[in-house]
Amino acid sequence: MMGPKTMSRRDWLKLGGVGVAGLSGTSVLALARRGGAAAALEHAGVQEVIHSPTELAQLRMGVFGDHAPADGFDPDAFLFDFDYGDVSRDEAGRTVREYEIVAVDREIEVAPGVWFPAWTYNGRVPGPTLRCTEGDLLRVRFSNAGSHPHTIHFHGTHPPAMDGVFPIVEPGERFTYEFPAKPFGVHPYHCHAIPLKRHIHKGLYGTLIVDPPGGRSPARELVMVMNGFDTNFDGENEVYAVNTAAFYYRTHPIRVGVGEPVRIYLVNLTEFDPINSLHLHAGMFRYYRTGTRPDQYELTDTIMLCQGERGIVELELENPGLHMVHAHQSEFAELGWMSFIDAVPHLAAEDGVPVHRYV
Ligand SMILES: [Cu+2]
Repeated sequence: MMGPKTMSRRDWLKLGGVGVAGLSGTSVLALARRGGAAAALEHAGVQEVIHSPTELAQLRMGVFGDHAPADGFDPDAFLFDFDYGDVSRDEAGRTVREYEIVAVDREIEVAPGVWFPAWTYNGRVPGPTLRCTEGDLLRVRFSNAGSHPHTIHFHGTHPPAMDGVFPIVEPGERFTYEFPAKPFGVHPYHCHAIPLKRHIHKGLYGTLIVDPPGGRSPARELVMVMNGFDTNFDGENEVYAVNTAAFYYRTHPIRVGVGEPVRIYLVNLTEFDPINSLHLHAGMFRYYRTGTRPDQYELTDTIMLCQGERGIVELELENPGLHMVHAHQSEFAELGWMSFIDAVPHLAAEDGVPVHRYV
C-alpha cells in the first residue's frame, strides 16, 4: 500500500489533484468529508483509484469547487489591495512612505482542507503589495516574530547595505530598510535567509509596485502573484495558484468591463519549478517585461516567467463572457493555477475591483 509519504505529485495528478490534501496526513479525511466524490478516496485506497476524465473533473469540482480560504485571506480583496504606507514629507519635500512588516509563522489554507504551515509577512501570503512612486523614500520597519531568521530583500536599485541579504534578522530582532524607490516597474520582494528556496517557498514574498512619476494611465488594476506550495516537503509543489488560493478565481471570476483598460501586475514567485506561465484565452494582451519600459511591449497571449521574473499585462477584452486564464503548463493548471476573467458589459467602476487613478 502506497502511503502518503511516498506519493509524488504525479501520483496526485492521477487523482485529479485531490490527493494534495492527503499529503498533509489527517486532512485527507477532512477533504473526504466535504463531498461524495472525495469520500470515494477514503474507501478506495489511493493506488487503486482510476477515474475517467469526467469523474476527475467532478472530483476536482467537489474538492476545489468553492474555495474561500478559512484563514481569513480574501483573494478578491488582495487583487487590488495596494499599501501606500504612512505618508509624510522629509525636509527636502520628498515623499516618505513608512511600512511595518512583521514576519510571523501561520497556517494558511491553500485549497479546501489543505493547510500549509507558512512563514508570512504580516500574517498572509503573499505579503502586502507595497506601492509608491519612483523617487519616494521607502522606510520599511521589519521585525521578526517568527521562529527562524529572516530578511526582506527588495529587487530594484538601492545601496547594498539595504539589500536584505545582510544583516540576517534573528527571531525577536528588528531591522529598518530605507532607500529611494527606483526604477519604476514591478518588483518582487522576498526573504533572503538560507536555505533560500525554503524561505521563499514558505511564503515570505510580495510585490513592490513603483509607479513612474505622473503615474500610468487609468485602468482597472490587479496584482497576480503566481505561487506554489510543497505540502509534503519533498521539494515539489503539490498545489499551484495565483494569489495562494488554488482554483479560487475559477469559481470567483475576476470581473472587468468589456473594452475597459485592465492592468495586471504579474509576479512569479513559484519555487522549485524553474518557470511558470500565463495564458489568456479569447484575447491578446500587451506584455511589458519588468514594467520598466513603457515604450516596449509584445502583443501576445502567452508569457513565460522564470523564478523572480515579473511584468505588466495590459489588455482590453473585446467580447463579453468568461475568458480563461491559466498556466500553459497543463500540470500546473490541473493543480490549481486556473482562473477566469469575466468581461461584463457596462461594469461600473465601483463594481468589484475599482479603477485605479494614482494620486
Ligand atoms: Cu526567511
